[in-house]
Amino acid sequence: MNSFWQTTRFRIDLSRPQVMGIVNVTPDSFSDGGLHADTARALAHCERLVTEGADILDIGGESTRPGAAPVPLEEELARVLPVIEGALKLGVPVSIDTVKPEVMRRALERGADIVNDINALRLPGAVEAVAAHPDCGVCLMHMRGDPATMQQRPAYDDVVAEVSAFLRERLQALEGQGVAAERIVLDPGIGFGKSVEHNLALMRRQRELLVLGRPLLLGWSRKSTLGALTGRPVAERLAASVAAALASVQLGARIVRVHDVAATADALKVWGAAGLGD
Ligand code: HH2
Repeated sequence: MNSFWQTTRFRIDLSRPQVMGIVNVTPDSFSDGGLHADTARALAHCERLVTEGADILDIGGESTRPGAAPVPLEEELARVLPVIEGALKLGVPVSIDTVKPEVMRRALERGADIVNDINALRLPGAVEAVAAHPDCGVCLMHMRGDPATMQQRPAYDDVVAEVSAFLRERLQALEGQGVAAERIVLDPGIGFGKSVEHNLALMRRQRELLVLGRPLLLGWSRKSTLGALTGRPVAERLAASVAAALASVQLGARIVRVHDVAATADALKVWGAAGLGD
């Protein structure tokens, strides 16, 4: 069955899995902090990711790593808006990775295609910012707690059921405000208020989230659960990240959010040639 993700400028065909390339315009992101922290370097990174095969660019100005310091509104705007403006010229959908309604609004005004919110539009005004736009896409992600505290003993009775119930509630809240379902994708939020075991349960039982009826986006890239599985530091998690991306696609994800676009795109081409898709 073909599905689509409606966004501002593009109706993204999800019959082929989509690679969302990460652009962190931050000094402190967990795996690439400081590498693309000014506009020129961030834009050069955007161009490189598109050349490598990124289908979508995801631009963020605030690190969400456990314990990260919050970024003031003006600082976040100054980081991301110039990069979004440049990225919009590269011919692929551009996503803004933020929890702040004002950043969403300003990015959408500039023409951004997608709002990617690790907080699933729970800050006051966030649902309204998306609902006020006629057709932008949105990714709703599950997070337990907030980045400052989320890794302090996360506990669930049944992590998959609880993540699923949360995503269903957020999906309904957004649809209730008039946002068409075809604009929305869902993400279980690997590493956000979850232990290694919780993350692995979400991987093994990922198919259970498909009953929500919307495409799934998964972000395993370089995350600490991959470090726990392999014993490798963040800089050496390429193979593990590619394997996790392929596993998530095999289990039904249609979008993978990754740092290493070239390797992931190559792996997905081989996976597709093997006829393992739909
Ligand atoms: N993970 C991160 C940030 N944003 N968005 C979605 N939808 N899903 C994710 O899994 C996700 C996300 C964390 O990764 P990264 O951007 O590399 O790190 P940091 O938050 O430190 O900038």
